[in-house]
Amino acid sequence: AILSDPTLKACLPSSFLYGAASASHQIEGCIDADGKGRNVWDEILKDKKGENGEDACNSYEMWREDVGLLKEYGCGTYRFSISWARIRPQGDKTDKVNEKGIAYYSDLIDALLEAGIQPCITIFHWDHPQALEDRYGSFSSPEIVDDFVNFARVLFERLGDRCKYWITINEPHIFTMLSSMTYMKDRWNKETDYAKLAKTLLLCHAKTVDLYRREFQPTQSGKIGITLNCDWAEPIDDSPAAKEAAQVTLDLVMGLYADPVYLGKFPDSLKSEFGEHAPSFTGEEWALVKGSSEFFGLNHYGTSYTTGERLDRATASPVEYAFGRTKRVYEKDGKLIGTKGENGHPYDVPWGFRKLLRYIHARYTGPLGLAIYVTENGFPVEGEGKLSIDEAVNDTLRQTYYAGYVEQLLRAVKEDGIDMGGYMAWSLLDNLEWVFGYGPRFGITVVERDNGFKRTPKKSAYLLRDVFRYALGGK
Ligand code: GBH
Repeated sequence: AILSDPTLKACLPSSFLYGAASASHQIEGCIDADGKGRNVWDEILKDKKGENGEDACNSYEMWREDVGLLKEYGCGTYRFSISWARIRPQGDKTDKVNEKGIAYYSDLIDALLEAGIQPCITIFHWDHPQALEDRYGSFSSPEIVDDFVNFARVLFERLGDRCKYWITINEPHIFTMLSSMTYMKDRWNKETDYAKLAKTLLLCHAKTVDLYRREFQPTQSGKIGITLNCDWAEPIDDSPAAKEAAQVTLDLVMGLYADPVYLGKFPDSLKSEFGEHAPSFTGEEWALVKGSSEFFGLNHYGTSYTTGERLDRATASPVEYAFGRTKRVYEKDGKLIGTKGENGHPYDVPWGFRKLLRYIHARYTGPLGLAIYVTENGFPVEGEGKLSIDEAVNDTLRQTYYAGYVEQLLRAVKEDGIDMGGYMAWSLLDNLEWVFGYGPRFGITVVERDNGFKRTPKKSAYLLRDVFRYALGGK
């Protein structure tokens, strides 16, 4: 539908960045190599042999092959993250910089630039040093802000001359949710901790941006911002309750972070959701938080319906709390909302993506004149891990997913006039899906972990290459 539509040919500006994304702990392996400290995920998954980050995709050793794949796929950018514990093994600002950790990322950046690929660095994609957890409870304490900003400083100093796209934090919402399920489980207070951690994470983000703007941007002239996750929430019917629940879901997942960063306020619904525990900032903090993102980084996967039913405070789980205790379903009039992914959730819903882009454009980026960068989008084909390599390569459901979502992105540009700055597929490689191990496969490349981590491109990788080449007007 894209390649046969002449109106979509060359519809993207040449500055548009097409690429793929990954994250350090999900791909690197070699968790004790070259002076790396332990991170919280080394600890969380330590007893899950074969389903943890010990070897992952071995990208710490095989990164040159990853660069080769990106080149093969026609990528103009590669979004990757930095392992904090490789750079500062103990995490804190007085800890010595581990030169071997710096060298790993520095070499990767040089190879990317050599291949004509722009690095896009995520400063924090969830793998902070265990030492900070042991010392003061990591993100439970405001003490982490200083250590976070100082970690970022090292990256700007050492890598900033060559990196023009910085993302401070990946998905604070999912990060707090995972924290509540893992290393913070025993001390998690579902009534107070979402707001408390949101505040700390926003300050880590805003103070990092402030540092970059004051000391590095004038000479390095990169862009810096945050990446938020949001799946679309569609009211199942016209009832006021279903509509309100959809809004509360968007507010709790995205607005909790996006409203402060882009609008300089918290969403109205937070008062009723959090009551006396609603987050607040001082005037000085607001001055740092408001306007602290130069683009809208969006990770998007799927869509659910909200019924309007609210789950009880007492019985709602921490995860349900994270979505405003709204009940979400995937079926309407006996019909599934979209094709099922690995964990049984149906979510291939291109129209939901389009509605979300319009919502973000209307509420945040349009009025501010900013661009949306899709920094993750992808689909875990159900049961793909049990297929032969040939079968996994022939990933028709993922190809359908990408074709549908990319078409909506192009139409959002062409028909809705939405400023889109880039699109990065999740993920370059089949990798470690956190607490879910290696079951879910999000990659556009197969990785045979039992066969020397051999990489084999899936067909979706070439579909993406071809549609973006067409939309960028190339041959
Ligand atoms: C992102 O999390 C993370 O940034 C990334 O590290 C992670 O690997 C990626 O997404 C994939 O999950 O078929 O119903 O299971 C976002 C949270 C939760 C979004 C699982 C995708 C899969 C839909 N992700 N969800 S389903």
